[in-house]
Amino acid sequence: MTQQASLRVVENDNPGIVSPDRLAYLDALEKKILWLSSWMIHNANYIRPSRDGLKVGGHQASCASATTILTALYMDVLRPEDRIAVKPHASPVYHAIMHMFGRQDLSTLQDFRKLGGAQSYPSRTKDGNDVDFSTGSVGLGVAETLFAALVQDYARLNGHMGEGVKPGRMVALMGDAELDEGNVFEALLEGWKYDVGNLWWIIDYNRQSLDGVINHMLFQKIQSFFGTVDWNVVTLKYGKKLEAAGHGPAGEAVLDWIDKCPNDLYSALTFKGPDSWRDRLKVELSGTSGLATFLDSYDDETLHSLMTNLAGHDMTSILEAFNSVEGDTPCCFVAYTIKGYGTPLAGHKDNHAGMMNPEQMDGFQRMMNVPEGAEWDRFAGLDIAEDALQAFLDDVPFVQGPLRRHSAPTVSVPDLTLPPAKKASTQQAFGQILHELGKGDDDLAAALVTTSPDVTVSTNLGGWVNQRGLFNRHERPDVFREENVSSIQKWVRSQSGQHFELGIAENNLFLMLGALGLSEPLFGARLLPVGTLYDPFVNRGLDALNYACYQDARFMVVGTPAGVTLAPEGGAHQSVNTPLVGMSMPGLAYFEPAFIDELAAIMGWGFEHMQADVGGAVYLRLSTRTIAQPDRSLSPADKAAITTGAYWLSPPAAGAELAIIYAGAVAPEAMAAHAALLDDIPGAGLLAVTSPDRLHADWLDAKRRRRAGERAARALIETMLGQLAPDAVLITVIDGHPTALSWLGAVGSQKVTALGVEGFGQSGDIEDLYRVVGIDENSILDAAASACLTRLG
Ligand SMILES: Cc1ncc(C[n+]2csc(CCOP(=O)(O)OP(=O)(O)O)c2C)c(N)n1
Ligand SMILES: [Mg+2]
Repeated sequence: MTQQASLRVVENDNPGIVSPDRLAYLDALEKKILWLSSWMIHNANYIRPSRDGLKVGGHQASCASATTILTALYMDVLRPEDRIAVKPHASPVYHAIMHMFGRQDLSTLQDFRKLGGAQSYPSRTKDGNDVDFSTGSVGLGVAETLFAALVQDYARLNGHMGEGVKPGRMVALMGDAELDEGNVFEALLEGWKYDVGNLWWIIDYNRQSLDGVINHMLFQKIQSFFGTVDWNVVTLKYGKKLEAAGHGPAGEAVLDWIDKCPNDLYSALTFKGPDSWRDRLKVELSGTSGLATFLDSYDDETLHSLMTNLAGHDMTSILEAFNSVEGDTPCCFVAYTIKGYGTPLAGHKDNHAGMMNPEQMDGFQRMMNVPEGAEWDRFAGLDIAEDALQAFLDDVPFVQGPLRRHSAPTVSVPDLTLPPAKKASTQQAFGQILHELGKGDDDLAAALVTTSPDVTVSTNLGGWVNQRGLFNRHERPDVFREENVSSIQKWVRSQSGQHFELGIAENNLFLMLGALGLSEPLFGARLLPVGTLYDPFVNRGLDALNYACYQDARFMVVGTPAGVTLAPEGGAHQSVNTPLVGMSMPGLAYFEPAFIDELAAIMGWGFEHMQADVGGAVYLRLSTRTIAQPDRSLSPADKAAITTGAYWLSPPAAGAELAIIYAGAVAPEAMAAHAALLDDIPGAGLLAVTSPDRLHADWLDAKRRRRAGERAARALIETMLGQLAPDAVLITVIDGHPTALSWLGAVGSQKVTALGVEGFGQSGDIEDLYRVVGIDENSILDAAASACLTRLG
């Protein structure tokens, strides 16, 4: 796959060797950052009073492992337009750096892991402007940078970048154990297909994870894997001192010994410290010419410092490597490091959550030359004068220029109502709405970008894609079309296409939606991403969906078809728990419409919600079931009720004794049961729930407002159920887990019988399956009859 030099956006104005002067500053700052990150954790655990006796935690060894690399990046290499995901456990290093820049108050460091303080893992939403990607669930932040690189290209090539926003490099500083997460490899393959560029992954190769020490040959696998997907791999192994020693007496043999030394032995010797190396080398390299000269030229301390002089802790080696990258080919740096480097924790296999005890901290403080009482001082104990250091910091490229979080103008959303139809499915209508938008040229259509993991056509995105084409960094013809093979799909790939076709990896879908959904703050680009997948596979990508929402990414995800309603496809394709995912996921508004006019109102609201300051992502749970459509036109008030979550399809008489409440594709069964009941219970109501999630949130909100003194606050559902008798029977029904609606029994004093799907499905037709799982008309009537009997006592 060819890499396009013309797409190179990296301006490397500081290539190669670093001046000794600059190095002295960087070394001093690195020292301070190591100190502050260690002290921040120590303060939180040993000094700050604890109210609940819980361990506060923090990862001094993980921080120490990454301090040189992060100092090099932030203090020298990164430009304001570059974006970085910092491995979760290096969060204190990040906070220390921001504090050194004057971008984060000291109080946040002092309150590390306390309410309102610096977060345990970097958080976009809680830690402020300079966290580009939240991290925490290992592997996800890494992969997110890859998708962000694709999104940046999309925004750039489609003319969406905010005014004056420059493209930059997407960088991940990752732990080596993050490579155990399969999602990283899924992303790498997708990146290869798109010929992703401007991407750096820097592996903090300390060969330790949480529980133990990694196989020392892992780097070979890493190298070959990254090579397979056409990345450049740069191994940063020996620091400058070791490199130089390699040219001296016995040098080659010593380097060779380090190379072959198993990780656990190297770590153990590192932990044991200065007196561990000499005897070991004497035995293991006995007979090597020049060994005595080599050993004689070092005392124990300097020998220790030489033997642990790995490139990931050598500022010069790191800067040389980073600053000499050319072109936009993705680059993986394998930076050899020592977990806990520079602290008494260095190399110990149990050091992941280990912490310096107060005694060790005292010694460390002396070693770091930090005067007592000046622990929080930004410059105390360094060899360079404060004003010189401050001047250096003011001059760092990363902090030049305006704030790094951008905004973009909103696009207005037209009425999306479709022409009336007698029968339709929500999935089909979803495709039609996008298709219609695709034919036009309004701002909304220009901002839309769609994506799907190999289910574009089967989720009805085909019409839209035919109009707008597939995105690719390189123009690719539609070969079938050129060869006159007839197909209704026009799959032209171009830089102006508006659909990302993904392979079948739902993690990638949600990471892509996450990255697209951050296009405004990251690139000043107003994109409105819409992704589709088969609803059950929401669970396959669930952590990445959670991650996207955690970062407050804005997107619309469409799970379709959902539930047992896609009957013959069988249990492996029938979702059961997804309504609960939709309800319980913060930052995600879940809807389950039955009719296509509801869907149009919801999508219109959704595109606005995705752009609102206090907005969020949207999840539509749709169906391929074709059902008869009501003949009506919705008023603004109807639409408002639909987007708040419910409306009376058939209003109850005042004080009615029963209501049937349904969501989604089971509408025909609910309507039939309701009609059948009207003879016996003439005033019975039929409530359409279009969003169990929004309705529930509205109810909780009203209760909160009342508690806060707003006595007149009423939730929509409270008003609606208030129209029924206080002891009315409520029968709820949904093609999903019944708890999605059973909470309605807590709203007023009425009791609920909740029908839904509790087991895994199987193949069948709708009639059989609804009967088997108990959501057909008869099940509703049976439930109503027995609830009414109970009510009468
Ligand atoms: C998805 C996920 N699973 C488990 C964890 C718990 N965990 C935190 S760190 C860690 C090991 C990290 O090792 P590595 O990535 O090598 O980091 P470092 O050695 O630099 O601390 C694990 C298993 C997590 N944060 N995320
Ligand atoms: Mg590690």
